[in-house]
Amino acid sequence: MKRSIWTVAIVYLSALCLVNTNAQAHVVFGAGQAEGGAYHVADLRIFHGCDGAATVKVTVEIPEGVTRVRPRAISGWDVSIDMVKLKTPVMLHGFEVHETVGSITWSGGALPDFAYEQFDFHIMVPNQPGQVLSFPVHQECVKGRLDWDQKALNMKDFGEMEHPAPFITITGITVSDQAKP
Ligand SMILES: [Cu+2]
Repeated sequence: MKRSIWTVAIVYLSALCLVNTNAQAHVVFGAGQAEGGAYHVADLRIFHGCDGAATVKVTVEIPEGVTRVRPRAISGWDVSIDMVKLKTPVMLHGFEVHETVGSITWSGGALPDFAYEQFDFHIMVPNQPGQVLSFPVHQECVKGRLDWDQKALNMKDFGEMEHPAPFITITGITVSDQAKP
């Protein structure tokens, strides 16, 4: 029994090391799942710079169907949003809304290669359980840039791709929510 636990631990650690030495898959969401039709805080984490250089700008593309986007104002960084036209206008608080956030950009900061930062943004998740939301990320550094824009649909793809875009899998209503009175 004891031995099997160690085997699992060693396999797990080896997998982590493999990811580290490949210097890939290091732009990820802490929470890889979100409930459909509900608000969610997307916790995007940048774990390293560009080949040792500090990160100075981060742009996240918001996939179609994700609405009510509000980025967190992170201390030491400027934040801005770019709007895009909605294919189909939606009603919000009794008003017809024709555009939504297409991308978020944090700039003006300096994230050292050895440190990590969490670039949070608040979203409304579309009510499409089982669907995968892919968020391409463009990371600019003091020197160089990395474009995390390969669309992964599961962790296996994600681990095998060179520059996978971080993704969130939409779930149905959680058990705890169903249990609520
Ligand atoms: Cu990496």
